Amino acid sequence: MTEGALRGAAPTSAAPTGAEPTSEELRAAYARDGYCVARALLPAEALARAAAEVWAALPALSAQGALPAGHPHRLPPGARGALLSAHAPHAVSPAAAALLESAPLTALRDALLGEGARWAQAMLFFKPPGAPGQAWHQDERFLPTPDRSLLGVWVAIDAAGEENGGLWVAPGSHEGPLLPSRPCADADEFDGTPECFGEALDARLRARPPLLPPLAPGDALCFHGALLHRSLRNRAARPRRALVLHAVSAAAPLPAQGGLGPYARFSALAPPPAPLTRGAVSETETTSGEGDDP
Ligand SMILES: O=C(O)CCC(=O)C(=O)O
Repeated sequence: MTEGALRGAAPTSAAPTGAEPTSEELRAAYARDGYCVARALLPAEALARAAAEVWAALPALSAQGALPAGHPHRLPPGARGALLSAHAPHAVSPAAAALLESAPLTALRDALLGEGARWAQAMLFFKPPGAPGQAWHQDERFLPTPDRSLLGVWVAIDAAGEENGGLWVAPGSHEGPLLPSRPCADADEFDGTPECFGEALDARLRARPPLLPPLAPGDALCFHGALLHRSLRNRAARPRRALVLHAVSAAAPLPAQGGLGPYARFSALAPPPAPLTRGAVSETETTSGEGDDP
């Protein structure tokens, strides 16, 4: 990796430090804490353009039957405001496709996972005002890998903080076995994404206090697939958009629910996401998880 490719990356902190860590420092923070923050990784304008392109494509995609008629996530006319996220944004947005292939993003992925790592999934969250969050969970439950290499890269399109439902992480919680999960019943705060529960969850949250790294547009929060993370409802009057990617190592087959499929899909605010029939995914499917990463 080019050291200069990761502009302004901060290894592990709740706020920007101005320091520029080396790729070695980033890797060390990721291994120790289960997450690290790369500041100003992607241009805010390109991210906003990607979000606008996906947004503009939604009514046509829905009308074209990108989702089967009657599917609970099919958008009724004029219902874009009720949309939590769109899957495979690169399928409808040239700006999103260009970002996925851009050097800083690729360099960051390869710094953390090694040469030959691949993107397994991409989503664009709109999370408008009032939209619910997702309770404590581990993404390896949804996109399992045999070598526990799953990496989430969460790139802020809007500034993300506590008020508008930014991402919380539990430092160090990626160590140990995956935790049990169950359907989430707290519909006041969260969508239907299954939540971790039990004494082991409480112990990991007690071990090191959870924190929310405030992110500016273009900042990337990288987190291990076994790291406990959550988001709360957006209580602000502004959206909390994010481009969220998942990658796996060269050694791992793409998870059964992964792959950069050819069409966009949607996660509506309610009801919770249901499994969809996938389009052409050429990679071998070897493992199965609890469903799609929402
Ligand atoms: O962006 C969010 O609110 C939640 C994202 C998340 O938990 C994930 O991508 O695994």
